[in-house]
Amino acid sequence: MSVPNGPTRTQTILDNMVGVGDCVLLDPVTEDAFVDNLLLRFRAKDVYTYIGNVVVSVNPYQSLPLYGDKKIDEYRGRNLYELPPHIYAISDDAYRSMRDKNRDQCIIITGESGAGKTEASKIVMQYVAAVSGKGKDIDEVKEQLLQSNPVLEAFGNAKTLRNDNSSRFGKYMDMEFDFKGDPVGGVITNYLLEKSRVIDQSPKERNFHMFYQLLSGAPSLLLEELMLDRDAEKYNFLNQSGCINVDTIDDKKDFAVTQKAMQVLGFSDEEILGIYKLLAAILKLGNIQFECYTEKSGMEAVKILQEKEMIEICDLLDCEPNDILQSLTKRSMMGGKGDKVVTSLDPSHAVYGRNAVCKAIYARLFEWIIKTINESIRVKAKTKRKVMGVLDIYGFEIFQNNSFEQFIINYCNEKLQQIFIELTLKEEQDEYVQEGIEWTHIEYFNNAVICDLIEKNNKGILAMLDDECLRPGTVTDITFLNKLNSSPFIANQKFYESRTKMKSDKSILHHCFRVKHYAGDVTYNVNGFIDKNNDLLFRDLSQAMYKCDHLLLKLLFPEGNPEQYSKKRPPTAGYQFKNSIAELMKNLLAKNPNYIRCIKPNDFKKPDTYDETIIRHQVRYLGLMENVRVRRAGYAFRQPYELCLQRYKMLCPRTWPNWNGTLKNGVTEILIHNRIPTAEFSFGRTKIFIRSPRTLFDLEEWRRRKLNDIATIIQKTFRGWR
Ligand code: AD9
Ligand code: MG
Repeated sequence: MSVPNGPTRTQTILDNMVGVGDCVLLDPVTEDAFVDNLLLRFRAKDVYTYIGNVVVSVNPYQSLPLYGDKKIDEYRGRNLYELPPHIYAISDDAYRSMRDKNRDQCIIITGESGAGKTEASKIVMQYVAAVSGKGKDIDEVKEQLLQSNPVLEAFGNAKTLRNDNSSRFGKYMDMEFDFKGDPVGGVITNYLLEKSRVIDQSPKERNFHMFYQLLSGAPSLLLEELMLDRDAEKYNFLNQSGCINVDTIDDKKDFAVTQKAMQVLGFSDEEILGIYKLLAAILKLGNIQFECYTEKSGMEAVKILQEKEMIEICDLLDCEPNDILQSLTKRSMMGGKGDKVVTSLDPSHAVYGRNAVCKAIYARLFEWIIKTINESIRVKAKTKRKVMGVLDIYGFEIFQNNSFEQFIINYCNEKLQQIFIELTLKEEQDEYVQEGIEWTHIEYFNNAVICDLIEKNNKGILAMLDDECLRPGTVTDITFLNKLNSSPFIANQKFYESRTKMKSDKSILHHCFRVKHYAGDVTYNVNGFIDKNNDLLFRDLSQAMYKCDHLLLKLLFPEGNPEQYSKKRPPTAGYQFKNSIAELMKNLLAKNPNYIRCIKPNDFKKPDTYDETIIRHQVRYLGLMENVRVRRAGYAFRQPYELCLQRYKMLCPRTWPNWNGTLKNGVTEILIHNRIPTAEFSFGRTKIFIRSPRTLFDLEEWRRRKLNDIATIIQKTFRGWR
């Protein structure tokens, strides 16, 4: 393409880049070329690559000199393709588009577990905080928004086999700005925490970071007050998985960071101590064991073996020992005549109840922490706001043993892939058709069928699970699996298979079903599905929690208030999750989306290690090649004629300062005058479509120069007047 004013800076940077910075420029457009290009760039420590305006990020697993104030200054206010690909560039683009064009934005970060989503979300937030306004109040807001991260990570992240800092909850954070683009606050929405981790972890995984932080980092006096031993090995909820210390984690240092962040967010000392007491009580409850004995009456009952620990728990929770003791060992039910019938639990039911209450305390505490953070960062003034949302959820995961939690996590990823497909592959192609642009359809795999398989009303797997949970009679995980297998809607789908795992002697090991997800086949063990979906707590336990004088704990169990007793069944976990995800999708679709697609280079969390098979698999299932093809065959840029004319009319003497013809003809005049080759653009019904980003940036660069010239002329004229 000819450039009237000589090569631009954009061109020089793009030409000096290792590999191609934008995969749209790949030649040939093949998967091999794509993967080779990522590798070439990864080796040169260029971990970001574009597909049009989508950023592909390969996790470097090492700290690279790509971030910080100097880099931020480089990217501030620059156009997307002017500098090498970077998350900063897409953040800047989204931020300016929100501020100057009044379009609410969202940054959707996807990729499997360990691919770098959480790190990317923090890089986006730090960038936006750095380039938006300054001042005492504004800085305070920024500090609070940023400090929410360490707190949420301490309580909501854990070491898994896939990632030493794995998010075990989904997070969507809206950062809100005033008309000038200064941050004024935010709102965090969280999605289902994997609370089963509180009581049990797979081998070589850990419980939530906060437990280890507390034990390593709390001053001795505090530990004494909490009656805790510094040695994590002493606690059953921490010592069963064979992993306490992690090379990449400094729990002691992290404790100080979390504590400081809680203070910045306005948690009072009393509240913080209240939180620690709940954590201590959970650890101690985990050590409680039950034993059968025969009462004088001859009835079988259970008793608690660790009396000292029990008294300490009561101290921590500020309650009558008898209340907790009763709730852990007995169960009361209303008899037919409205009288209360009390029965003894057996040890296994007692353990079940103990575990359920520990999970409930932790999950509700987590919710309360987010609610409290939201109160701190809430926008106080009632002014009109602009919004930039950042979505960082738990990534797609496959383990040896996959349960309800993985099912929920993978369903969520399936929905996000669906949004990506809808907006980048489907909608883009639909738009060409609507605008009358000549277009050959590009095939892609649409995972809508898998989403349906899971979520379809009255028919999908979640609906079947709810049906089974609500059905009277004997309901088990196996009856649930049978229901799936006998449902024509489910069993006949090619993305579903019943998969019972056998032992070598052919007896059944696990009852399972398999879903062929967009990102891979996952076999789910149905064990625990009914229970986790029901998510019920014995009423005696919630009442005992409510009776405690620990104020926060009381607040967490409102249903334990006998006056608020309700016979209504709370909604199931699956039902709530499905609704909150539907709400999230609606919210994302209402905003202008920006994508960061994270890729994991190897399974060993190692730097400079690039496993081609793993990368190729991700490139394939993320639909990145289809993304390149649509983008390449298509047009990088489109704009209604009117806006295009307004923006570039100074580039042509016939359209400047005013154009009296039709909008389309005006735009044509500009393009022809600037010698843009005709292959570079197409005329739609209402919009002009421009093929390559370079053309757009040339136009932008010439416009910038022209505006400078005009400004200089005006200045000279003014000087002449003086
Ligand atoms: V999960 O779905 O929550 O299990 P994420 O969030 O995708 O996962 P995360 O951001 O936590 O992964 O990244 C995993 C680890 O990779 C981090 O703890 C870092 O050690 C490493 N990482 C990720 N991104 C970067 C980066 N840009 N620079 C350096 C990185 N290291
Ligand atoms: Mg994460």
